[in-house]
Amino acid sequence: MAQFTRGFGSRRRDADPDLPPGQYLTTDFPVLSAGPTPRIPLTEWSFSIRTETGETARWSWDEFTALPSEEVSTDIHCVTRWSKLGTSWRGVALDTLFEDVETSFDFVMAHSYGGYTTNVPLEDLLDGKAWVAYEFDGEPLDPEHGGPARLLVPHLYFWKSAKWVRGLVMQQHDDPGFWEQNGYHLRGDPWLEERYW
Ligand SMILES: Nc1nc2c(c(=O)[nH]1)N[C@H]1C(S)=C(S)[C@@H](COP(=O)(O)O)O[C@H]1N2
Ligand SMILES: [Mo]
Repeated sequence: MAQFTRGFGSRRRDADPDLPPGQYLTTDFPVLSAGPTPRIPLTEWSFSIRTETGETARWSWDEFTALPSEEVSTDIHCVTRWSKLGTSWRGVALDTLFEDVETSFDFVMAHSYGGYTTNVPLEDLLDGKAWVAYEFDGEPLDPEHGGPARLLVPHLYFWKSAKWVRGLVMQQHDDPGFWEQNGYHLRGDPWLEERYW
């Protein structure tokens, strides 16, 4: 197995109980994007949830940021093995967004501006486990990190936290998204090291 390199601001603390297996700690915030950073003017931005009936709930930026939001302090874990502990976000809980959504489907495909997709079971998004986040460290979310808004599903590997998210589509089956089609695990629990399949 490869040795880890100590980068600037990085250190290993194997004994840290907050560090999932095979991960190292970093204090900086790496940017990982499969393509260029899309720029979405807030006047054109929207977030939607579409169900199996075709019914679509949609929020403009003003409507979205008027929803009750939560401060979230959480650890994040990238499948490329960096973890960052105690990150600070503000976002709208998926529980809030799903309040008036009726669906019998159990799976979600998240779609991003720019074309990225990732699949997540609905139960991994509800009960206080996921947000659509639009602030980081008290500032508007940096475009490189997914601004105006990104999915935040911190209990799964960070590739599930779709940057520039524009909507969720309910799915009957857990069809693979972008990285999942390329060999990443369908679910991606860092504590179970569900990296690839
Ligand atoms: N739209 C989009 N979302 C994405 C990605 C991407 O390439 N495009 N990369 C994923 C991966 S692999 C990781 S590790 C995190 C990186 O988020 P960061 O750049 O804010 O660190 O975003 C995830 N969300
Ligand atoms: Mo990643």
